[in-house]
Amino acid sequence: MKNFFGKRIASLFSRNVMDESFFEELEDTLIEGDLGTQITFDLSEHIRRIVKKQRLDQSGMLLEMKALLEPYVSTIDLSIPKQDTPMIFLVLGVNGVGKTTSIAKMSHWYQKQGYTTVLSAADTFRAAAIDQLSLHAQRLGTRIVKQSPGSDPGAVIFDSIDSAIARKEQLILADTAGRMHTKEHLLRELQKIDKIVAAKLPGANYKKILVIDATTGQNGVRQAELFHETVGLDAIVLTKYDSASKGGSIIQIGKNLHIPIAFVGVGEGYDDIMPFDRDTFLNTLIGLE
Ligand SMILES: Nc1nc2c(ncn2[C@@H]2O[C@H](COP(=O)(O)OP(=O)(O)O)[C@@H](O)[C@H]2O)c(=O)[nH]1
Ligand SMILES: [Mg+2]
Repeated sequence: MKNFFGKRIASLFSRNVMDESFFEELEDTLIEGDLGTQITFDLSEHIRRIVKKQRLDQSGMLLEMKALLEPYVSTIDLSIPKQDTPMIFLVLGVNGVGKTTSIAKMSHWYQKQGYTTVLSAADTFRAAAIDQLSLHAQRLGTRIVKQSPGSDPGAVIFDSIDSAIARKEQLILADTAGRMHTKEHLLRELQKIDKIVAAKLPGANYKKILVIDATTGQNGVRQAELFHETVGLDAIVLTKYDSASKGGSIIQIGKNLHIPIAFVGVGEGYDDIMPFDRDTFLNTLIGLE
């Protein structure tokens, strides 16, 4: 995967002289890459100590950076047991991050593996959101549970679970609103939905997944904090990790909140999703070939 940010990091380490201006540029680059001040400081200090001690080549230096970042990033395997009780993925996140698209991609991903899915249109706040999900369901040849715009999202999810149990469907992918009249209103609504799901399905069958847009940087960190505080998250889907995105925010989220990453979205097509791989992600992030 090509990544402009990674290339910049790698090219910095190809320099012969690691003087103060090198470290300034390294720190600027890490900040621009959304790694945050604390991780930037830790990395810079770590590299300073190494430079004093020994002379490593470019890939040696990059491997040192990678080793320091590794503990902050983890993955979670969201494979589904073959069983009669459905799994539900409650997909959360602010508007525009790629929730609905990721639901369609995940549905496609699991359908390809032979699972039956059902889409739950619990973003009832905007009529367009229901239409968008309906279109995906039609294209993917899967079932959708929906009600009219403005209806109670908790009721839509309730119906989705009941009907999926009755039909022995294996995975419910529930869309949620990313915006409401107020932030408090949205968070309260999500807590209500959370209670409904938790009362109907065992914890092992229920995953709360936050979608984070890789291009949003520091905002993504705040979103993760807010949603994690509100409902407690099990996993993250990182979207838009294509083009010029940096993705360093995911390191901050991992360091502060310890939320693992399940999938990465790399485009707008149904196949543009893959399970998160820590090694590949870190290599891309810091430009290690
Ligand atoms: N390039 C790219 N675009 C994406 C990706 N995921 C979603 N999008 C686009 O982001 C926009 C918002 O997506 P949508 O699923 O409607 O976001 P939602 O408001 O969170 O449901 C759409 O134009 C999507 O095509 C991705 O992984 N890569
Ligand atoms: Mg949506």
